[in-house]
Parts: sequence; C-alpha cells; structure tokens
Amino acid sequence: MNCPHAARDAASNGGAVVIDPMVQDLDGETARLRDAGPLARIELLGVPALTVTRHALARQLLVDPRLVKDLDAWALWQRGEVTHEWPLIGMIDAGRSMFTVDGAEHRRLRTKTSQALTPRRLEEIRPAIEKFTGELLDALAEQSEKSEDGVVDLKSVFAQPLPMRVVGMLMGVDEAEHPMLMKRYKAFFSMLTPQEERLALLAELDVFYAALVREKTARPTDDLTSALILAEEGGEPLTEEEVVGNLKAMVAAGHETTIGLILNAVRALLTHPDQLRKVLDGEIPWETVIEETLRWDTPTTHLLMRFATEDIQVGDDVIAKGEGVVISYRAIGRDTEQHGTDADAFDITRPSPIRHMTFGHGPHICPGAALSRVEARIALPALFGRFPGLRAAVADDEIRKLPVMTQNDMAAFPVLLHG
Ligand code: STR
Repeated sequence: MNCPHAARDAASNGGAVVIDPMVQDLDGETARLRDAGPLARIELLGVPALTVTRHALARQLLVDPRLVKDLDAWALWQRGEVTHEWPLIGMIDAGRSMFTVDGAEHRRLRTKTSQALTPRRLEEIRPAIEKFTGELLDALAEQSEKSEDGVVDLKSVFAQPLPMRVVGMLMGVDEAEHPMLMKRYKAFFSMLTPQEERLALLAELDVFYAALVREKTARPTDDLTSALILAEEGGEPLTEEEVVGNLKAMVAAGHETTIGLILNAVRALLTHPDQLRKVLDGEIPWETVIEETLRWDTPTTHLLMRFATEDIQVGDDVIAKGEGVVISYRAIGRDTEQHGTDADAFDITRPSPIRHMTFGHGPHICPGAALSRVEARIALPALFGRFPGLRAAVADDEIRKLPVMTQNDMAAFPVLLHG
C-alpha cells in the first residue's frame, strides 16, 4: 500500500474485519461483515471503526442525534492518529455541505436541492435524459461496429457518461468538462492513487468548482447551482463555500453511484436470463428490477462516517464517545432478518415492495434517489429495447471490481450488442 496505515491481518486486531482495498472478494467480505454481528468492528487501511450491518439497527442509528457528521467529533482525528495522509479522509473531509453538516444548518443547506429533485420536478428533465440515452445507445452501436470482435465496454461508453451528463445539465457543468471530471473522480476513488495525488486533484476540483460558482454568481442561468446561489426569501443565503460544497457533493454522488445502479442491473439480468425474460415479456415491471438491484448489489458498499458525541448503548455493545461509525449498505441489503433467508439471491419475484435502505434513512437520506431511479428507468428499457440480444462478452467471474473501498465499482463491463 502507498499509505502509512498498512493493513494488518485479523488476528492482530481483535477480530475486526479488514476491508480489502483491492476488493477481491466482495461477496465473501459482505458475508463476513454480516456474520460479525449487527455492529461489527472493521479496519479501514489500519484505521479502526464500527460498522452497521443490519437494516433494523441502521434505521435506528441513522436518526440518532448523538451520531454526527462533524469530523472534529472523531477521537482518532482529535488525537492526530488520523490525518490527511489517510487515503479515505476525502470521503469525510469534503468541505462544508449538506453531506457534512447536521441539524438546522443541514436543513438550510439541503432544502433547495431536495426541492429541485422531487419526482414532479424531474418530469421536466425526462426528455433530456431520454435524448442523452438515445445518443449514447448510438455511441454503443458505433463503438461495437468499429471494434474487430464487436465487443464494447458498457461502462465507459454508456453507464458512465449518462449520469455525468444528467448531473452536469442539472448543475450547469459544461459538457467539455465531463471527461476531466470523470478522470479526476476515478482517481479520487481508486486506492491505487497515491494520497498526495489525491489531495492535489481535490484541490484542483475545488478551484474548478469555485470558478464555476463565481461565474454563475455573475451570470445566473437555469440550473441548480444558480438556484443555490440566489438568496432565499427570508432564509439565510448559502455562502460561496457552501454552494461549492453542495455542487461537488452533487456531481460526485450524482454520477458515481448511478453508474453502479445501471451496470449492476444489466449484469444481474444477464446472469438471470429467466428473470430477464419475465421483464421483457412485461410480467415484471422495470421498477422492480431497479429496487431489487439496489438491494442486492448496492452502488455504495460502505458510507463513511458518523461520530458518537456520547456513549451509545446498542444491545450489549457500546459505541464509545468519539468512535467512528460506518454504514455497510451492501451487508444491510443482504440482511436475512430483513429480506429472508434467500437475501443473497437476486430475485425480482420476491414479494414487493422491496424494503431496502440503499438510499439511507433519516435527515441525510439521498436527495438524488428519485433522480437515479428515473435515469435507470429510462436507460435500462432503452438499452434492452435497442439491443434485445445484449450479452456479456466475458464470463461473469472475469468482471473485475476497481480498487475502491466505498463504492461498488466495475472496472469495465465488456458486452456484445447482438446475441
Ligand atoms: C466525494 C468527494 C467530494 O468532493 C464530495 C463528496 C460528498 C458527497 C459524497 C462523495 C464525496 C462520495 C460519494 C458519496 C457522496 C454522497 C453520496 C455518495 C458518499 C465524499 C455515496 O456513495 C452514497
């Protein structure tokens, strides 16, 4: 590892589950977390934390005001044992925004964004999403024709640019900047990126976003960034730092997570052809495919992090004041107490509604949930409608995950468009 916090093995850390930065066995790790109990001890690149692996406990803790986002409440940070040298610090120390603040201030930072992303408001941008989808399906066909064996990467040509375009349009980020942003976020999330490089690219992104906010302040347009800048009637306007924080949270979250939703749904259907048949025959709605994918193969594996402002009793366990608490959404989606003994099976015929918690719960529940559902609801039927013979070009066990500790991220998804 290129970090000072070399991972130790489980024997020397009191049985904590060591989260593998290389993501070599995600299903095995998810099962180990689940077996370690509702509140499991984990190690993230040498840094100890607790993680929640059960639906019911997450539901309870995600509304507990004694758990806060404020990094200064973390004992390891206070004592200088975690610093900016830790490769995951950027997942927590992301600037002042709706992602990092709680309580009344959090509502102030978040209201405009959540109002802009209601299902009703999203109807307005549906035609644009359909247009982007059509263009990217053309790009898929073109790339496939150009390649000798017809193989094309569904990730880089379709699943990645689509959410980027959608969130770019919403936030007013010029299309010319999208490749730069995707490249930087890829490096941000990858554990192979040296930490100095990661800190440098985050600083570059801050410069980029600050310039964009200044430009939108001078010439507001019809996007959410401009709306965030314009003073609210009666309310406290957001500062430049707060608008920048929200903007980068939206762009990072809006494109990174939806890639996973789209790719994981396609992969699940292609490896369960009997279920794909039912969907294409109209027996089971796309909405169910989307919800089951969200439960079974969550785009976010672990969400970092909240901190205890006092001791919190959890059954026979205690979260000590100052400890860090992660939410392991992938384990929660596979919780047998919530989803039954067959929780590890992808099954769109299970009784619906599928009550998963993949978008979180409580005040910080994902404000983009409806947006990602609309994107997937457009992208998936359009993809299978245009290419009914779509199939994977490699065996399923050859699909590699990127070395990313918090997101469920395929390196690539090579497909053939015609069966
Ligand atoms: C990435 C780095 C950055 O500049 C800003 C943010 C804030 C929002 C975070 C994002 C982060 C990482 C991915 C997150 C997203 C919110 C939702 C998304 C955690 C830290 C998920 O994976 C659920």
